[in-house]
Formats: sequence, C-alpha cells, structure tokens
Amino acid sequence: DPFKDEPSRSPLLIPSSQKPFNAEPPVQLLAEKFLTPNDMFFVRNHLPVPCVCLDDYTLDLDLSTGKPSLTYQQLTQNFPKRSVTTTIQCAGNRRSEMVKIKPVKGLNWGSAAISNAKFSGVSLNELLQHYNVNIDTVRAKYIVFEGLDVQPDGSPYGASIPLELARMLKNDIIVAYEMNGEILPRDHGYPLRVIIPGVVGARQVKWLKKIYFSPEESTSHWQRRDYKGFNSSIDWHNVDFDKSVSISQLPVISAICDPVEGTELEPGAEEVTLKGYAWSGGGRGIIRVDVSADGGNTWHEATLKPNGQTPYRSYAWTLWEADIPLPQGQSKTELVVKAVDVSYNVQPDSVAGIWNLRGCLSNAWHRVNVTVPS
Ligand code: MTE
Ligand code: MO
Repeated sequence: DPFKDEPSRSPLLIPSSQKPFNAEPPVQLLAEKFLTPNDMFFVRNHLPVPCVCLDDYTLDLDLSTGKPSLTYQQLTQNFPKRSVTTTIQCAGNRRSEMVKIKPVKGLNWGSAAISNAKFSGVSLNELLQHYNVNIDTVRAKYIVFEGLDVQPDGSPYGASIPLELARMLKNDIIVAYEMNGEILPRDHGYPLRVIIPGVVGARQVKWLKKIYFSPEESTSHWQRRDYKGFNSSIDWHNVDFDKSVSISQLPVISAICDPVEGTELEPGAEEVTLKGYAWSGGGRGIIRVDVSADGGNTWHEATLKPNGQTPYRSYAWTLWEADIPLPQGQSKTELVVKAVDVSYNVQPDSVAGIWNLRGCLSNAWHRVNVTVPS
C-alpha cells in the first residue's frame, strides 16, 4: 500500500478523499483565526505523502553552475530566514456550487479549500544568487518545480510559473521550511515547499526536490492537463487543454463562514452576524466586502480586519464581520457576500456563467440560506 506511511491528521478535518488524502477544515473555524493552525490547514495531495529522511535529502538546482545541491542543514542555516504570510487556495475551492449547475470532474470542495499561514524559509532570489544566477537576465521562459511525490510511472508532481511572474515576485517567493513558526508538517511539504504568494495552490510544490529553468512549462499532468479555465460550453468531447492558459494568479473571492448553510437563527431574530474571508490573487488587497441578508437586494459594508499588509502586496486574506438587519416577517432568507479588490475586480453574481468542466475558479457571490422561526 503506497499510502501506508501517511501522517496522522486532526479528526476535525473533513476529508473529501482518503487516498490520496484531501480535506478541508470546518468552515466556521476558518474565520476564527487570521493564521490557520497547521493541523486545520486544508490538505490537497494528489499522491501518497513521501517519507523524507533528511540524511539523504538535497534540494537540486539544475542550473549548470557546477555548485553542488544544498542539504537541508545548509538551507536552514546558511541563508537569512525570510517570511511571508500568505493565503493558499486550491483552484477547486467552492467547486461544490458548480456541481449544482452541471457535473464536473474534481473533488467536491466546499468553501474551505483555502487557508492562511506565515511561511518562513530561504528567499528564492537569494538562493539563485548563491548559484550566481540573476533571475532578471537568465534565458528561459519558465521556472519549474518538482516534488518528491511520484506517480506509479515514476514521474513526479511538477508545476511551473512564467519567469516573467517569478521576476515580479522574486523577493516574495520562498523555499519554506517553517509554517506558523513550526517545522513544515508532512502534509504541507516537509522538508521544503515553494511558496509563491498570490498564485494558485497547485504551483506551490510541496516536498520540493528540484528547481530548474526551462523554455517550456512543466510537462506534468497538473500543469498541462489540469488547472486551466474554459468557457461553459466546453465539455470533455471538445476540450483542448493546449489552447487554455494555465491558472496562476487567482481572481477575487469571498465566502460566509458563519452562519453555515441551513442554520436556524434565533426565533424572531432581527439581526444576524456574518463572518467570513475575502481574498484576491496577485497580491491585490481587499478594499470592500458587501453583505446582504435579503438575497442581494440590499447591501451593507462589512467591517474588514486589517491583514497588516499593503494594498498591492497583500497576500494574506482579509477576515471580515458584519451585523446586519434581517428582513422581518420571513421564515427564510438568503445571506450573500461579495468582495472588491484594489483593482476594483468584483465577483460574478452567479455560477452558471463561469461553470467549467473542471469546476475551477468558482468565485461567484457566496450565498447561504438560513431560516428564522417566528
Ligand atoms: N505539491 C506536490 N508535490 N504534490 C501535490 O499533490 N498539490 C498542490 C500543491 N502542491 C500538491 C503540491 C495543490 S493542487 C494545492 S491546492 C496545494 O499544494 C495544497 O497545499 P496544502 O496541502 O498545503 O494546503
Ligand atoms: Mo489545488
């Protein structure tokens, strides 16, 4: 059984698959803490979790500079420790809402395939400088990352981002060995994982083994045949993955974490308190969160909890809260949230127009139905 050495996990996590292990925390817990505790951080594994022995481990930078690979010890001790607090989101977060329009292929994620943590490690740029590589002048088009987790045919999990994007983010990309001040947990990539803030989870390769530059994208299944967007009329008989751009920076999203779908509020309640998250890719900060207690007819502004970051380098989510009046004399109502990022990007109002066969990028207004007994 390739899954016999899996790490132990919190019983609070809600699995969407066991082998490989995939799970999200209870959504109400997400909005409670700005930094998601490590054992509550969502888990997205495509393959068995590799068992890494540090004695045999090196990080290989295939840069033809003649300098040897680095050991874990060298990486953790010979470079300054850099940190970034960032939200990681799976492209399939909130997929379960797309499924209601038409079936899609993928794990049936609710709204919690997203979490936020402080990652610490070595700056990618400083690592490259150690190899005398200047990321601004290196001749290539992509930077490729490979993990130690392998498919039955021996090929590893791999991902890439355009070098242009890596250059923009060069001081913010880190090779992390710590998560929230603890040693990186096995489920999240022990011993090393690349953190590319503002970019989809799929490119932030865990159990990092190799980094190299290439004239083309990673040839992995997940780069070439997955994690891409399509219009709603494309289905499996007419899909052409080569024609679609790989997802990297993510669009603006938000969700109500509390109350959850189907909650029965206090009899005769006149107000409701909503809590949730809002986030946008590319470091675009959240400038406004609108909430409604009548299905989107009337809007109120939620109170944003500052994430301590600046508007164009805002990698962490913004948690928000709102006390808003409930429509009176109605036994049920729909709570809604939508967020606006610093580029004034907004979320689409409904799922139908953004449906796609893989159920990625599900960022429509988030709706939660509650009842109010009289
Ligand atoms: N890296 C490796 N090596 N193998 C994987 O299966 N999954 C990716 C990414 N990095 C994956 C990986 C995907 S799709 C996501 S969403 C994130 O890891 C999830 O990170 P997490 O499990 O730490 O939340
Ligand atoms: Mo993902």
